[in-house]
Amino acid sequence: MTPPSTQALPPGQHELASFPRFGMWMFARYRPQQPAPGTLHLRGDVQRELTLPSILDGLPRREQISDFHCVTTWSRRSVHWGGVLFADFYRQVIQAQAGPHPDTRFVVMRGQDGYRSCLLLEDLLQPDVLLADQLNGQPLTAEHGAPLRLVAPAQYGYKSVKHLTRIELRVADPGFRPAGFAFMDHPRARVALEERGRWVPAWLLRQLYRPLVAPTVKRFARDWPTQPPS
Ligand SMILES: Nc1nc2c(c(=O)[nH]1)N[C@H]1C(S)=C(S)[C@@H](COP(=O)(O)O)O[C@H]1N2
Ligand SMILES: [Mo]
Repeated sequence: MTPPSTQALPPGQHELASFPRFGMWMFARYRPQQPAPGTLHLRGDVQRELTLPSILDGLPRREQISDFHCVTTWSRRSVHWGGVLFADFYRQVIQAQAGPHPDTRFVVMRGQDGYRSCLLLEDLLQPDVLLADQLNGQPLTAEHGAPLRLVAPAQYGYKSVKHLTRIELRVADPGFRPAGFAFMDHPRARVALEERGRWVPAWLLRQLYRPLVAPTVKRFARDWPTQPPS
């Protein structure tokens, strides 16, 4: 397992003392319907589309401690995840069973709540990108993305889709439309390069987003139903 981070935070980030439930406001009230392990649908430029009932079975398990950086400027250090490497899933399941196009470059991921993000396959194949079903040694809670979520620590948190249910592989740019405004979505969203969004400079996005952190944390805590909807 990788040791806890002792590095300085990336530019424009500040540390939070807890790991809040967070996201886009329109998804605040959502609670996942699918129990673990969840069904994953693989679609797009593949020879065979797949519907996978429990995708982590048979893959080598990984534990990882990594920092989590939200684009709105908060960071949570040393988050302990468990799951499988996306790269292992890609090679041992997708390549073995689905026959992806060899020129695949883009991957669109969707959550059960309708949230979505688009990543470069190249970024997903890095050795710290997980499909996680555990947090702090326990099964992943609904709050943090059960039954399964992406964890891409080098990318801002908005790429790490919770309640993951669909993966779409694309050779050509899929013309991805994010759940929010287009300026909020950078194609790579690398934290180290402060790729917060596009067209709007990072320093301005910091200032736009910072005042939203506290109200969003509050809202995501308040709108979280204690009972699943009947
Ligand atoms: N399904 C889904 N995934 C999502 C979001 C969301 O609203 N819905 N929000 C994203 C954002 S902006 C962040 S910062 C992280 C927050 O993850 P957390 O709730 O575990 O802190 O989830 C990301 N993945
Ligand atoms: Mo975020």
